[in-house]
Amino acid sequence: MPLESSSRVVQALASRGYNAEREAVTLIAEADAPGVALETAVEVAPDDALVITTDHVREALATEPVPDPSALDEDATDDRGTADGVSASEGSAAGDGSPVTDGSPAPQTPSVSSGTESTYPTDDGGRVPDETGGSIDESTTGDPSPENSRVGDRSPPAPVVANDMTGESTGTGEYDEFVGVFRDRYERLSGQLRGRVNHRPADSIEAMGGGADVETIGLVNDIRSTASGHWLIELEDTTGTFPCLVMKDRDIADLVDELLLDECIAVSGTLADDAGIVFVDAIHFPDVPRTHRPSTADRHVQAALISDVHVGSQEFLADAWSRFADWLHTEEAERVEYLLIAGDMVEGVGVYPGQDEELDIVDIYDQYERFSEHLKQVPGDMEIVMIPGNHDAVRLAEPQPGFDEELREIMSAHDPQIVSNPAVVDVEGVSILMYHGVSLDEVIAELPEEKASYDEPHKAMYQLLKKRHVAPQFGGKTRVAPEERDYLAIDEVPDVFHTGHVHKLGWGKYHNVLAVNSGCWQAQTDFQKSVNIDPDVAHAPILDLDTLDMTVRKFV
Ligand code: D5M
Ligand code: FE
Ligand code: ZN
Repeated sequence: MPLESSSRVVQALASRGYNAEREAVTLIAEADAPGVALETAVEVAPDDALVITTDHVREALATEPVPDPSALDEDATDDRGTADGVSASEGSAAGDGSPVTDGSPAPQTPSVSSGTESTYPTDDGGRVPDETGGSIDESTTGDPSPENSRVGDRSPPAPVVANDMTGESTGTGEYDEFVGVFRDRYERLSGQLRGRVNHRPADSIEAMGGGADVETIGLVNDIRSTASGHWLIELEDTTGTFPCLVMKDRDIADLVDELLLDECIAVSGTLADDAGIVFVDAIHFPDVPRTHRPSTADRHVQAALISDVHVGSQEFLADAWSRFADWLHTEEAERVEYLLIAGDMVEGVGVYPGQDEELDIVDIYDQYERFSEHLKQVPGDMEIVMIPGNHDAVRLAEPQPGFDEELREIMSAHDPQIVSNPAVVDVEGVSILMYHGVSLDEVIAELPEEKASYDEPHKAMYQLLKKRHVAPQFGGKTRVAPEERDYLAIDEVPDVFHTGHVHKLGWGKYHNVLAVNSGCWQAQTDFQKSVNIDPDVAHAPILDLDTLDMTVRKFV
């Protein structure tokens, strides 16, 4: 059987361990004898080549064919069934953001379509036209105009990563180091509040005398309700602690619901007559200024933002992944030059009780080998950035360094940038904060439903932006490793905040920062069923870097 489509070429090359540039794939697929062209391209590529390039194929096409390519053609159809079609097809933009069915190839299950959903929910959950002025018209990404028909010479500049602590870890877990990292957190987050309040150190407040106006900045050390239902918040700075009282009938009492232990806030209020407590009039968060104006790319280029691939799990959706990878090879996706993966590449081992029974691959290194095979299906000329998650083979405590040499070697074919969790990635001028998202569980557990929920994970992300810290609460589910500095503080306001972990899709804008939680590529596990997690699977949020418009592609 001839190799008749790009997806089969990709599959055939991946099964031989090669990644391929997109134009190389197109040239092979369009050759008179694709099987021969493929085999010859593999022959002409140097022994140590990881990627089949356009040059290899051109050379192959100019060369006499090698004999008998039939075996490879057989391989190429292995496991793929009807995979020569790309199932994710173009859909029109749906103004209400709902999934679109558009006459594309029949979906595999009745409940899903291969269309798209698009547009932003705003802060209040409504749907509005994009604030940055770019239109959200899915059809533009499929425009087959001559200018757009350029296929395969993606050579995007590598993203520049800031805040990567891989190889920089100094912590040994000593008590002093925890003191140090909290001091750093306080210095940096209080710095963001100092312009707005006139900070009085905790140890000097009492001396101000009863009735004085006071403003102070501290980490939340304790939150208690009093016998009469008011809130007592203890704030701590580098000099000591001071109690602050929020009366239950004040508007600001609602804000107490949003507080997490160890986050940095400021309060303004009045000192009680005995100067022993502050009656709070206002609570201030470090927050993102409403005036924040995001930067954008100066050309039309896109990034796919995904996470939680979970290769090695029986529920990993290999077919959906292949449809996604195949789509990336199509002309419609030619502007998608970046792939950002926000953690949980593999399922890992020993992550939750009973996980063994749901593993498809029991050895974690074998899981990465398989993950690497799936990554090879992605066009070789895309830039990939990945951070670890809690299922990956690095320490659990955050910040998590990027993968070690052994894992990098396994994943080297695509030469991904492997950085720490969290990391700040500059993609063509757009600053993207990537964080796996373990603290989202905590934010969702602690805050009222309307402020953070699994159904609207982006709202939990807004809270992290407001607190300017990706994992404010210490000592809960999110484990924090002490380092010389608090890598988890959000120093610079990002343009885009990308997380995963909760396996739910959600996106929206908070003070002009686009928050995206990217769903997963793993169907519901028995464990997730037992804890009532209903995942959003096989979605790929596609971000226009020049407008910060977003479209979600489904590959279910
Ligand atoms: O996380 C996927 C989702 O499952 C995320 O929201 C956390 C949730 N999860 C994971 N472990 C537990 C436990 N033990 N109890 C409750 N919920 C949990 P992932 O990182 O992919 O496992
Ligand atoms: Fe996950
Ligand atoms: Zn996770």
